[in-house]
Amino acid sequence: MIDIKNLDTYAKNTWCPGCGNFSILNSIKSVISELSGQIPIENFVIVSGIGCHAKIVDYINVNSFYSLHGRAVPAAEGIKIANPRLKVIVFAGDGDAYGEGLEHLIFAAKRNIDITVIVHNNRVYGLTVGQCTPTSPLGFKGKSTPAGTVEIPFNPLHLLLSSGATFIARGYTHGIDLLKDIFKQAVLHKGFSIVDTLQVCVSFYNMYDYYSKRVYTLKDHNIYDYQSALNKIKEWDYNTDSPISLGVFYKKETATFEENIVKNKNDVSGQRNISKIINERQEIIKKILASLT
Ligand SMILES: Cc1ncc(C[n+]2csc(CCOP(=O)(O)OP(=O)(O)O)c2C)c(N)n1
Ligand code: SF4
Ligand SMILES: [Mg+2]
Repeated sequence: MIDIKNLDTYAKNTWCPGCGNFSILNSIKSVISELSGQIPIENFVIVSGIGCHAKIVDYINVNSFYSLHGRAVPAAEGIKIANPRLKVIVFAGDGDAYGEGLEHLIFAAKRNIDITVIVHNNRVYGLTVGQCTPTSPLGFKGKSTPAGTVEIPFNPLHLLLSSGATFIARGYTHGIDLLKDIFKQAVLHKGFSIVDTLQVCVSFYNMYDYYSKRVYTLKDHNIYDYQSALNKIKEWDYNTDSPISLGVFYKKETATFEENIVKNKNDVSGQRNISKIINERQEIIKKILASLT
């Protein structure tokens, strides 16, 4: 098992003091350290998009790939398909994953590729200093919407449940034990896992008081029941006031994209064998017919 201290890097951390990204960093380092007892450390690959969240790849001493804004998911999918033994974890921003990269996220969920996506959902473009994102609430005042946005946010977890994601959870950057537990379950899940992490951006959208009054941990919830998951996911719409549940909403065990590719390949080679047999038989029939004339 790798000591968590060995996951530190020499890179200077440039996040604002008090940023929720620190909790995500510490939680995932702790999970990687713990899991390195069963998964070789060289098999972990972390991938990020572009944004404040993305700097996380500079702060963890494992294999990493810093991709483009909105393109962390397809980069991760390529890595996973090239070597399915790798444990691929994506760190994406809400602008990154739910805005410019949304179609990639939906298709990764649809095909159930075995990667984990951790969304640092601060509900703002942090790095570019405060514009609205797909999960900013109606009326959000930012650099691009000084009079307040007139758009209603979407609920990313509702969208991902409909898209076929087989592990769906929500975390919060205040409450590190729960966050660690959720990350660990997500990383160990076989298939596409997503953790929408409510991450406080102290500089451009400090929701600490708002969240802290409303969050609660899911209890007595059947994660294998689609309808219960849907009901819980819809409880808070990322816009209006209601309790905000944290924890795992949904889990389904089914074949992954990589497994289906291998199965399909075998089936195709099986079909080739059948074609060979058919050809051989046709040759025999031709010979018999020729001998009769
Ligand atoms: C293809 C592309 N489009 C847009 C940008 C500009 N850009 C860089 S970071 C960013 C917003 C990041 O917001 P988010 O993904 O929410 O991450 P955060 O900074 O909040 O962690 C944008 C629009 C870019 N670098 N590349
Ligand atoms: S701008 Fe916000 S998200 Fe970015 S480092 Fe600062 S507090 Fe964190
Ligand atoms: Mg953001």
